[in-house]
Amino acid sequence: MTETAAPSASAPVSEADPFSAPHLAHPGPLHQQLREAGPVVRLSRYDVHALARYREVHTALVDWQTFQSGAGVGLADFRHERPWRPPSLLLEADPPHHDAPRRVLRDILAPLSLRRLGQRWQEAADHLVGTVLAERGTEFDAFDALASAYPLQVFPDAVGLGPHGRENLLPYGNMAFNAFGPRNDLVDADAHRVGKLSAWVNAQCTREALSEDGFGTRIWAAADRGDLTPAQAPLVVRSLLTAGVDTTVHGLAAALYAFATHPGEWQRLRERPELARVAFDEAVRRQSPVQTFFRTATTDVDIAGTRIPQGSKILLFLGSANRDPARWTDPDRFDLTRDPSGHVGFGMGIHQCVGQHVARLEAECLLTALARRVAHLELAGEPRRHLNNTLRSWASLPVRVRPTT
Ligand code: Z7Z
Repeated sequence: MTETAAPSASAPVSEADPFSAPHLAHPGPLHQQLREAGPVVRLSRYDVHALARYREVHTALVDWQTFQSGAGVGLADFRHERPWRPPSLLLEADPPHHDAPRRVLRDILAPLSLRRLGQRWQEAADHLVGTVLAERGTEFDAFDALASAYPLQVFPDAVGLGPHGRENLLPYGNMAFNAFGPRNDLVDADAHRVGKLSAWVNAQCTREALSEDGFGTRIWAAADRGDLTPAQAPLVVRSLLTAGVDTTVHGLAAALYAFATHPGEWQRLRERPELARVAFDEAVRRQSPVQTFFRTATTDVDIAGTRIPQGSKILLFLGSANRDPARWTDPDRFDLTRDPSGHVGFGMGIHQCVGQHVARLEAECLLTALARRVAHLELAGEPRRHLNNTLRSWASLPVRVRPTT
């Protein structure tokens, strides 16, 4: 994105609050309105600029020099406000500080490093699906029984967490993802347990708390090699625990919801289970479990003719970019024949989700297991949303299934 001296128009203004309950529950209409209003819109409510079109969101994501993360990727500006916890060394950092922690996690979570988990995770998924069908029958809540049960079973083990307190993981993530938004009632609702949840998570990040062969211990080994400082290691473990659970849970739920409402696509997956990965990415594109985050302008910057002043926060609507009709044909359709690559549901550029291969592996295992045992899948009631300032999340997803014979 270039700086220009040319006079620039001021952006159209919207008074909408994207973090209000109605817009969080049904973001589509606001997204369309913002995309149609222009490439840049000013949100008067928060005094920030917003990008809702694919082209501008993508451009901002790949230009980390102009759109920094170090001032926080939430509404709060870390240059003036004290963050609720010590900033993430990956997410809330820019090069060069960002790079060493990123390299360490990139190697630990690389597809090749995950290969040895594949077989165990597939067995776990087959076992879980078998148990759910045997114990719960043909109608159950797919959010509890599958989308949250599966990651909570395999991921904490892979990190190397002990058996106690795992029920804190989802509430901690819910709190962290709410904290990127404004200080609204969603944030206040968790205020009383910030201390307790943070204390538990921080205690899991020490070398002693982690089992010998997990991701966590490999992070500490990187510190022993000198690739990280000993002070950085626990914060990198904390990143896994913050960003690795809720995101995959709601991503899996997005995929299950999409299939429960698109029986033809379920048949396609049953015929070609190797589509599981692309199906997950298509569900992530269409639902965008991570809806939004912010960047901060490091300089006065011109976006499509609008001047954004240095230091302003810029809200990126990933979920809107992923359904921008200028980029996607028939964007609201869940379509396994589409190529969803290029979606920004995992971000883009140097901060693009470092755990995406973990998420895809979880999805592949769970969807494959389900496709082996379930011939038909449909909603058995109205799914309920759980509101979060950042995540498009669920409270329940009642389904009815017809097992294979
Ligand atoms: O490092 C971290 O603690 C961390 C927390 C949240 C990393 C990433 C995220 C995140 C992921 C934030 C997706 C927004 C969207």
